[in-house]
Amino acid sequence: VTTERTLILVKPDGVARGLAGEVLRRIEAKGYVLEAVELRRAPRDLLELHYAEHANRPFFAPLVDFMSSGPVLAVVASGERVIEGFRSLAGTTDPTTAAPGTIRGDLGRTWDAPVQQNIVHGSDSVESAEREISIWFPFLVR
Ligand code: DAT
Ligand code: MG
Repeated sequence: VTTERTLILVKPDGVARGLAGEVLRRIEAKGYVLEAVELRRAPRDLLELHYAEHANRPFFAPLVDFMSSGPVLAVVASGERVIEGFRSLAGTTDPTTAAPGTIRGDLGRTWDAPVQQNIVHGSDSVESAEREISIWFPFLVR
């Protein structure tokens, strides 16, 4: 058994639409363990670190603007292969075509909103998970 940790965010659109509880419910229903949960407004400098891999992409500034536009629910969850498992629960990046049964596929988005409003973030590797956890929850660094 490879127990991993991942950093999950319910983005401002998800919190504003009242979907934070539904996302937590799906995480817990799958059997993952909640290690930390915190509702907070993220400052731009934290978000720029979080999304550093996208710093040169054209959607970087709008993404940081959006992510700082309202509170996010930051979550650390643990479990066997939780990094890949949560990405699977979340569905593909664009909710328009994300598979039914997934968070993005089931809960969609506001249709005239950009793709960045896709309800959740989930780390994509062990390295990113530990890097992102150190940004959001420094007290959880091992
Ligand atoms: P994911 O969140 O599925 O890991 P990502 O890491 O490639 O996707 O991108 C981070 C976020 O940036 C994503 O959740 C939504 C936004 N984004 C990605 N590609 C985009 C694009 N082509 N145009 C606008 N926003 C985009
Ligand atoms: Mg990503």
